Amino acid sequence: MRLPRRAALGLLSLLLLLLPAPEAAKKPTPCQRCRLVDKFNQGLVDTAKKNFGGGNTAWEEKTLSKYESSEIRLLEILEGLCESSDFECNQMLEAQEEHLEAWWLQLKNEYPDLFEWFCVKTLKLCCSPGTYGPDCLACQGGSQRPCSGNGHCSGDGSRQGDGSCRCHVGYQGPLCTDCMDGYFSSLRNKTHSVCTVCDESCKTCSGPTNRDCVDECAAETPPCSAAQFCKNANGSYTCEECDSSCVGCTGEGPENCKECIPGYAREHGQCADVDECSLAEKACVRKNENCYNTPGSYVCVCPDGFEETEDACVPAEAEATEEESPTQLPAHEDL
Ligand SMILES: [Ca+2]
Repeated sequence: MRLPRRAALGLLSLLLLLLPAPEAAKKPTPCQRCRLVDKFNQGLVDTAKKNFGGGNTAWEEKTLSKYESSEIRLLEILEGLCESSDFECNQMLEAQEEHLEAWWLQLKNEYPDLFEWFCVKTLKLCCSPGTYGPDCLACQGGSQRPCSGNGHCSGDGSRQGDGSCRCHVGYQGPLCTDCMDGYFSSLRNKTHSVCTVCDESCKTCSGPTNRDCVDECAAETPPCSAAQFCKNANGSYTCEECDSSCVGCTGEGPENCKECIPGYAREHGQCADVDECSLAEKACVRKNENCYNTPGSYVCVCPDGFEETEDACVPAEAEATEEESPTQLPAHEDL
């Protein structure tokens, strides 16, 4: 049976060379190519009852047991392994036929799982399910239930990938155990996590109906910063800045401050600038000085014709200022 296949292969190679390049992009991965073992297993099933007449005479028993592990049966299985047009399959079979033969004749009792022995252990083209990469390491979440059963493990069963999880819709997190926005956790225990979709009017929810929408603004941990307030909207919310006179607020404007910033005090229910200059206790205490109120503060200034000293505004001495000015000017120019 080797010769006809080889001839077919030669013809196929020639045909493949004539095919346009994009076809090459769809090339199966090495592990996928190894999946001809699936056909082999099918062949085992298909030939299981062959040569068995239905009776159970001693002759038939003997013939059957002989056929069961015979080279004839192997050849019959190998014949049906690849479509004649499947170049990849035929190429692989050509190269690995001896391995399959060795397994059939000597190893199948010790290693009953052909995929495991052939593709994983011998050719190292695949990994066992739930493992990935060159060394067949366990996927995130373990090889038994990668990604908690809620996602696909990168490279699962192949010698490729990084074992990380690509979660199914509705799930997130490294192990796909968390629910995405718009989904709520309807079941969660040590091994299983189930996320169910919210009513479409909710952004987030605690149950399946529109009465289960979560008011984000009422959450235990408010979603906005300390200098913002939360505005609930239908199925959503926004964070808006507090008034500039507030230290924290519950809503818009100076009337919703939690506390006032320094220099402001609550007046008629809202934070307003304190006029320090009109307080009973004088803000500017030096003799002769004027007080000017400013938003959030005040300034103390000597009137025109007065100059500052440590504890008072004193009438300026005309001579002294005239003497000082000329000596100071050159010094400034030097700068
Ligand atoms: Ca003020």
